[in-house]
Amino acid sequence: MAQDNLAVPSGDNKYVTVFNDPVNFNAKHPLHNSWTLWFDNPGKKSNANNWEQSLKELITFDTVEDFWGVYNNIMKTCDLSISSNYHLFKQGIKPMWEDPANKHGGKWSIQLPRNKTMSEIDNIWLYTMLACIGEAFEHADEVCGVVVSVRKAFFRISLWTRTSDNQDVAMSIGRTLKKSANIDGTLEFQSHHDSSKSQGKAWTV
Ligand code: MGP
Repeated sequence: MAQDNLAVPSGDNKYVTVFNDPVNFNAKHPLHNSWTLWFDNPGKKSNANNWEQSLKELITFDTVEDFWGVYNNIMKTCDLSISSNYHLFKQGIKPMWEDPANKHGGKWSIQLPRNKTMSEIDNIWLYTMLACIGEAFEHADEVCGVVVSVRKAFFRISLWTRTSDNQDVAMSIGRTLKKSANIDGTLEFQSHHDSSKSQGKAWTV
């Protein structure tokens, strides 16, 4: 039923909030960026040439409420099968080294042993995602996305950056991630160029 006092947002403002309709509002809080959730479980036959085929784009959201709608309706990390990965990346960036936004970048990562309680792992992943969508980083434009990987002996959390040559910027991101996600342990930074060749670590935090 049409209501005369129902506020319709105009122009660029596509969100009805309590500020323009205190009675009938259906508040949605826009995020600074749109984010896309991807899933993959490449299996044993995967290699760098066919790996992309197993990537599945699940959903894109751009509000706080839609983030929770997604989070509350997908499997928790702990319940995923071995070899699975969730990737949460800014819309338009594919979660692979070859994407133009990633190809000069790197990643902060930590392997969390399976002896941590499952809810601890789920919380670290949740707070890692919240730090990203909430733009908690001083150099937020440097952040491309985050990944959680389920492996036989551990879970790995990674944050992918756009560049990998500025130590101050990378360290700032690493420190913020560690604090925001309450990570107890050492995060290691490696450029994607080095990871694809299984070479050494650059920085730790
Ligand atoms: P991984 O899952 O990032 O490493 O990459 P992990 O967990 O150490 O390895 P796993 O064997 O325990 O799963 C595993 C493999 O996937 C890599 O060696 C590549 O063959 C392929 N791969 C992973 N990523 C992120 C990419 C990518 O961005 N591009 C391409 N081409 N291949 C990738």
